[in-house]
Amino acid sequence: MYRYIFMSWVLLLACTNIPQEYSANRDVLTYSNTIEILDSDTRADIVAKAAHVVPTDNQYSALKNEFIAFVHFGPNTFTRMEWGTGMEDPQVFDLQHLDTDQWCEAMQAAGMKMVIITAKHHDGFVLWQSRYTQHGIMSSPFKEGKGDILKELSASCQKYGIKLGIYLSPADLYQIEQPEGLYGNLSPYTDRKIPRQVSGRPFKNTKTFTFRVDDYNEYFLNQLFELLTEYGSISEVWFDGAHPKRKGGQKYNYLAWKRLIKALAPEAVVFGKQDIRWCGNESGRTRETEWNVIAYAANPDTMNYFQDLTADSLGHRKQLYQARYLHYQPAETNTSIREGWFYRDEVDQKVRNADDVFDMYERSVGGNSIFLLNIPPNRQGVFSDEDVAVLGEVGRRISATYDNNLLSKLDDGALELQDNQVIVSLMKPSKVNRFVIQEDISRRGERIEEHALDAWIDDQWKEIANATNVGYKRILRFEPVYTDQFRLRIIKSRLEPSILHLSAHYYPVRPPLLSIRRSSSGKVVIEPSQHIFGWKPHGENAADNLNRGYEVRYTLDGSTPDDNSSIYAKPFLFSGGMVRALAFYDGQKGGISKEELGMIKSGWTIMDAIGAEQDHPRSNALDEDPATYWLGHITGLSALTIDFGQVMDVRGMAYTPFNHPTVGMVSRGEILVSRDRKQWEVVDNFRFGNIRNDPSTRKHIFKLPIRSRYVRIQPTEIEGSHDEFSVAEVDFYKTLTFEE
Ligand code: FUL
Repeated sequence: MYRYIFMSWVLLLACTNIPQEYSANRDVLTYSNTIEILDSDTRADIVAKAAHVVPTDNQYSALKNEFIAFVHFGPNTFTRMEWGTGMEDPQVFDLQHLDTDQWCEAMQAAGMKMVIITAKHHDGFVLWQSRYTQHGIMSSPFKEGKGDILKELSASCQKYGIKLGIYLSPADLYQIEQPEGLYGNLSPYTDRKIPRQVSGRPFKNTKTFTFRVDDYNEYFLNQLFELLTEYGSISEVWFDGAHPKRKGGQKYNYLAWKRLIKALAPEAVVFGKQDIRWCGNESGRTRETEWNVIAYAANPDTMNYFQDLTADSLGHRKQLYQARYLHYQPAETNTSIREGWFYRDEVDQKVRNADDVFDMYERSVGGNSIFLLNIPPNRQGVFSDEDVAVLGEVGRRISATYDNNLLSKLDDGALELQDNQVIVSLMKPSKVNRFVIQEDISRRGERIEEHALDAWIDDQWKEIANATNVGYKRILRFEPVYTDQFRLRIIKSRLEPSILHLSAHYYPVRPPLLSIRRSSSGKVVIEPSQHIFGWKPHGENAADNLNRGYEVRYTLDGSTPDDNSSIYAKPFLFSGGMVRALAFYDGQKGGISKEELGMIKSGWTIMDAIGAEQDHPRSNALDEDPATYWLGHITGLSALTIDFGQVMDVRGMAYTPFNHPTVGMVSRGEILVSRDRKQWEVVDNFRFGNIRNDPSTRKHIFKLPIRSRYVRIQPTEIEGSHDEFSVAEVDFYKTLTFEE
């Protein structure tokens, strides 16, 4: 832990932003990773304490990694599921070829510094030669049961200079489902020696530990021991909070796990516990203001459970005033390059393009968090070509933009604030649209609460960007300006901030990344995606689109659009199918976006009696507006029965939930059809794993196409312990339509 005595009293006098009532119960504050709040602390004391909360050395290294990789690999790669069941036959993991060098080469090209692999996902299948289970790689066809994916990855990591992290799922469906399973088996807590010796498989590391734990925690500790001692240095241990299922009131002895990790992997940070936290979503969304000094209700150092840290605001003053402890804990912005965490296929599974990934990189790394991007290997044991190309392109853009600082070399002390501002010059007048600011967080904590950037244009200062906090790093993005001087103004801060780094950059303006959707009038709208800076969505207003200086071209036949494809001028009607589009701007070709649109819903009727659902009626599920939803009840009349108006051939369906913590989401359901609207026959069923953490639109392709006029969706399971569930939108996909 970083400890550093500092005379805050001196600082206090120097800074104009300190509230008057700062009482200084103490006149010396200690820099620390966690600071307790006392009943006697005034609000000003609390703010001053927040300005003294600093990362540990390990957390600071984790932040400096900036861009890291996640690898989800396992039986789900072969079964095409998001969540397994734990009942999979290990034979399904039919891996014939593995090239972890290829993974590391692609990660290196992207500039990623670490990879975290799902050594064990929720299904309980292990990717290494564990002594403590047969449910894994040792029972699979891969290298006739002799393979070890962790070993291969660890060797590749060393070769390419990439750090290694492990994801070990506390949830373990195999240990839940099998009769002799250890999870929730109500075994007594007794003293257990870790590691448990297994004859013929001695450990080179001779350390031993004794913990008072039950069977499942012992199993988990033994596996941690293997992973932390036999695969080189481990830099992160990732504990997922998600649980497809629980059993027997199983508790996790996190404090024992932590003791083991600190002893065996002293350089590792722990995700999901006190070192690193989840950003709160899996879609790459970032908060406008991501504070890493977080308000805690109890001491995080001695907590066995961790509080939910998914709210929009975690470390603003209003939260700090309620805290018992202030603790430094950076967020990881985690998402997948492909739709879903595991590889499914090359055709239906969308891959994020380089514009999208680069944008997320700038928002997450440049928004005081770590960017954790998942690249799922395919069934040939390699990253797919499309993913590799995106990683390479993103890496090229990051270094072309950020390795090139346009500011003049700064003298020592040049970053000291005078009257809360600092002026820096460029080597020569240049075009700039990115400005990077870093605070000296490891020594002085995160303090800036509001700041603005001015450029010297036409003999005067002009404000070109402003934002809230800075912390580890803030990347300001703005319309290109031509200038030779910038002025950074600190408008509000928690004690006087210390600037570690400033730099100016130029990123060539790219054609907008496009989103494709069906509007409420049933027309196809192609518009800039909201995430990308500079280009704004225009809705159905086509005229607006035409005046923006870029050109959109699209295809409806599944082919790749190019400069000969149809020009998008305004929203159009389309009966359903694949839409692919891209934009051209200033001689550049944008990334391709694709969306498979469902059938047009006008003419459909809902057949169920619509009773007590006035606020959230079933019709909301078909109104093309994901902001409105049907609120169903699992025990009530919960089905959605649709009359298409004519017999349709339907290939699949999609479900979009409404994301609200108090309302459930459908995780399983059945599809029924009828000829006469009286007798209903179940023809298919679906399962949407991980829907709460990833509440995006989920598609389900029917095992056999359905031919019917009447179709019913019957939810059979709601995730969590909710009775009510939301359906923001339901779509159906067709192959052909004909008259009855
Ligand atoms: C979630 C899990 O349930 C997903 O399957 C995935 O591993 C993701 C990173 O975390 O909570």
